[in-house]
Amino acid sequence: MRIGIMCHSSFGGSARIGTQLSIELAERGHRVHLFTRTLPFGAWDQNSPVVLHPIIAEDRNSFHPASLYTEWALSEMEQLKNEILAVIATEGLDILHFHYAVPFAFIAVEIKRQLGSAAPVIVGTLHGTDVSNYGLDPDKGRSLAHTLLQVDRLTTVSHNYAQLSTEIFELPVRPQVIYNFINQADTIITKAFALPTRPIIAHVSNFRPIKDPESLAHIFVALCQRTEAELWLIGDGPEMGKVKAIFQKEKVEDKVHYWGLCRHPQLMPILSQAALLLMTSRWESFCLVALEAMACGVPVVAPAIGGLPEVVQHGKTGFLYPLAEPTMAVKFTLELLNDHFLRRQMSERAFLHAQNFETSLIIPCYEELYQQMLVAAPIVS
Ligand code: GMT
Repeated sequence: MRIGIMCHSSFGGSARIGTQLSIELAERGHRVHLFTRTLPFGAWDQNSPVVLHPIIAEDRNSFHPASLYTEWALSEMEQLKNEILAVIATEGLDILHFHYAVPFAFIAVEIKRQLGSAAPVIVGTLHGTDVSNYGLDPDKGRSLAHTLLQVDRLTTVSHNYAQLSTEIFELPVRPQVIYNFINQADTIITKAFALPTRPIIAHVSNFRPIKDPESLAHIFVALCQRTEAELWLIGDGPEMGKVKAIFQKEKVEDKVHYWGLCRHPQLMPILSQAALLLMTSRWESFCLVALEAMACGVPVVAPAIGGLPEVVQHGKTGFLYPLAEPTMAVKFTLELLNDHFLRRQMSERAFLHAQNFETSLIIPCYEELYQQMLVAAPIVS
């Protein structure tokens, strides 16, 4: 198939899923074009079979790579649209698939309007704040809902988000659930099932308010009175200053290590040294990093919100605590740190459970979906 994929180029999960899906599909023999604003975050393999189309070679506005830049200028949207139209004109596209609705749904639907029956099949995957932030904004939500109605098929990353997006956008058809995925082969070399010498609590995020990094800081301060564990912060973002101020005030800075931004595959050797991953997000449609941690055999302590209960098995591969009860996060973290047998058991179960989200199982779901759509609406090329 000839497939075009649009996604953000940032540190976030939707960018990673969009980019990795492109690579996986190209390695399976499809002709894949990846359309982004700038170069994807992290190293891009120049020998990749994916044809990459960043519209800006170097981002002079230098947005923080942890920020999810959605406020595209109209000229940027026009540029990306023209880049896609040029590919359609020269070699054709069967499928145009966007990851994250803003701004890509608008661009995709405009292409469909312009090309009519010659347009590729439009598939859209809703990832997180495109539903929970934009959907709830009275004006933006209405125009996005109207746009999503014109997309040929929507998918999302958990049953929880399928339900939420159906309600928020009043969708006539519930989006199909296709979970986030991981290639565990990337992590196996770093997995040893050995208990780390120092207990390390890892947290990975883009430090946006939705990740509630302040709660994380307070939970760690409470833990410091009961454990010698260190906190490894992997990532960066707008709330980092507040987090550092809390650690300074509470005099626990010497127990915190800042790794800065690093993503797959550099993330895995770091993550796999941790005793557990601690997340405090207010919302997560899925929580890709929870899956990445489990794939390294690292159990997860996280709030029981959004899609997290579909990823982390409470009491088996980690612990889920009620969002409003951070003291439960302290309790579960201590339980895992203090009970080595439990930790090892959960580590092994987490590692095995992550296999349910293997690329070899999930990528064919996208391929099948594309096939079905093409059979239903053959493309004029
Ligand atoms: O979590 C973020 O802030 C980044 C965001 C994104 O769109 O890149 O992640 C969302 O998409 C990921 C991939 O589907 C999911 O694993 C994350 O749970 C989701 N984030 C939120 O829902 C807050």
